[in-house]
Amino acid sequence: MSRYMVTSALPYANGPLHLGHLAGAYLPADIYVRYMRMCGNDVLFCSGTDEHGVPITITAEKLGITPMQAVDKFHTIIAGDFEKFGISFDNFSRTTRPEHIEFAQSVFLDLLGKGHIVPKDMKQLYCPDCKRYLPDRYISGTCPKCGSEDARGDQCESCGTWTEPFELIKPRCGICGATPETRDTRHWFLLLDHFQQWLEGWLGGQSDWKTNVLKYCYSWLDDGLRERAITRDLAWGVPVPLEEAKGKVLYVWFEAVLGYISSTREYFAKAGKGPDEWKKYWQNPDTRLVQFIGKDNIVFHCIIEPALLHGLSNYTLPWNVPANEFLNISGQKFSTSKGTGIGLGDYLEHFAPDPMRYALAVNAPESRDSDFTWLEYQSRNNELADVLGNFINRTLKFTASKFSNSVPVADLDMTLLNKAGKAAEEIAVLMESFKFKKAIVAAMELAREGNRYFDAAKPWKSLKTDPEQCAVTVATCLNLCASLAVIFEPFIPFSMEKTRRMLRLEKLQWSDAGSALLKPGHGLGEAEILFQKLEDGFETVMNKPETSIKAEEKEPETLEVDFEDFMKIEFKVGRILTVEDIKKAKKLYKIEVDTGDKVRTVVAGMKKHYTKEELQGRLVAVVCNLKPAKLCGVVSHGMLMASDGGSGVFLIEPGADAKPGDTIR
Ligand code: B3M
Ligand code: ZN
Repeated sequence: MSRYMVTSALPYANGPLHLGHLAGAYLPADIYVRYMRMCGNDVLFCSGTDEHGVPITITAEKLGITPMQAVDKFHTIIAGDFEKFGISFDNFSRTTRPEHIEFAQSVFLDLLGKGHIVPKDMKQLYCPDCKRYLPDRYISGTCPKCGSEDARGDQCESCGTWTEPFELIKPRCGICGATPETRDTRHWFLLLDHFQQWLEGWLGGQSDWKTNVLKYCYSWLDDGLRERAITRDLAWGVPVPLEEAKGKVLYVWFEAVLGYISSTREYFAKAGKGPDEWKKYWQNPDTRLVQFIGKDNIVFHCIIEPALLHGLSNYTLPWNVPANEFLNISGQKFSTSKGTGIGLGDYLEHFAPDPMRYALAVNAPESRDSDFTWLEYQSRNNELADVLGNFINRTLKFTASKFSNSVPVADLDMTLLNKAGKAAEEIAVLMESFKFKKAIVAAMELAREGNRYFDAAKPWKSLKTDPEQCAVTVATCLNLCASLAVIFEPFIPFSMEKTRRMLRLEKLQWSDAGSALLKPGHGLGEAEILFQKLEDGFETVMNKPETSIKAEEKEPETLEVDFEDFMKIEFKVGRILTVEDIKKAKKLYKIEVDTGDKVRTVVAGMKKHYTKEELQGRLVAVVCNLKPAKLCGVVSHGMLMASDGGSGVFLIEPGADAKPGDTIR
């Protein structure tokens, strides 16, 4: 048994997360953690939201709320989406917690005392128009390295260089475009060069890390590490704990990487364990610290964080940092700030978590960028249904109908179960070397093997010709189902929990795969369908405008409308002729309404409030001249008027003698 401390990058609480985040740092970590727990290791999985830094203030400004309101809002959304996707954190914290703030401040003071942090008087860019010091990200200019004119003061997105504001040629204020002026200020610097030699040696010993990660690190070391300012003139952040530094805060990256430790400390505090329990994970050379991140965070986890931890001395250093590349969507970048991509919450409104976990695991950006498409998702979903779901379902259905739903008394065909055991061993090696893509493909291969076995054995025939052989087949297939429930558990935990329920099995250990878990006579539960196949066009339910950050709803002002404007709206009496469901739309009906002049198609969100029969033939009030709009693939030419309040939703009903086409005034 080993002890593992596993972390996933702290997402900025500046917007809901999308599939790109999930595929990069959260799903792989969760797969790993679930596997490691099943192997009986001591595993702790901590993360939280990163709630400081300029990305937060930018979002809050956009939404017209305070930074604290913004992080409260997005922390809740992010934590909720993770939970629904089954990301099994032991603790998911927040960097605005006082305990984190105190811890970050104590680290700053510790490193200051050890001489790794020093103050320096420096010049900083100040925008005379905006009357503020400009954070690095708020400065634009020409990149000194590649010449791109859109480099920011912290990074050039064209060539990826970590820039410093003063290195930019022709700097501009990123907010108003004015030319900033230079002012004197004092900041504290982390002397990264103190750690160059140590880092070279330490990284030199990590030859089993991913090559893409090591390549990044070496390009940094080859450039030579330089001192970096770790304080900022900003109002939002962890205050620098020095009297002379009033109004200054710690640079977000300096404190965010400490968030893993403070999240662990919070976990033990909440559990009521001793105050030093967290040290078993963070101050212990035998603990394996595994940090899952996206490639854009490599420098912070492989250079800055180890430097801090080494500088503090006694801290556990990363054992591996299996950084992923990026997941794109149909060839484009996912981006919270640009509002592109598929939001986790939007997805979960329509679909179950497991098919996405499977699709993203098979298509993970492990060693190069990968691309998400709905077509690929559909084929992965259907693969789950056709291969794994089908094998489990046919086995259970057959057992229910022919063996009174209990495991037949028979010897097992160990050739098949040994294959399961061997697959579990091979998959274990892949899991432990962070090759989850290959691991899941091997797992699905075992399910395919099960189907081949079932097809070849033809139990529906042998039932009559050789009932003993039939019992062997069924008992063997049932035990393979149990092995599959072990092997697939880290990837699709919700469906495997369901499978265990159907098999009446408790939680399983990894080493259970390949063994005879189901004894003769063991009674089974009711078989349920695990996965629904998706037909073409299923994704149209998602085709509403992408979730972008919308301004928080303001108190409604009473808006007065001119009489002429009101009269432009064409209200008419209509009679509902037909009502149909719309494929994959949970709330909508497609309704044909006779409005006197013609029969129009209206898409209305009435499914939750009225049955089709209740609507058929009903007189309704219709807005006829609303601009046509496409909803779930159907064009709507009008709207049905209804009241909507705490009491429910009720259609407005014209008097019984009114006729279709009558004007409503
Ligand atoms: N919040 C950046 C990001 O979301 C940052 C990660 C912090 S990990 C300590 O990519
Ligand atoms: Zn400005």
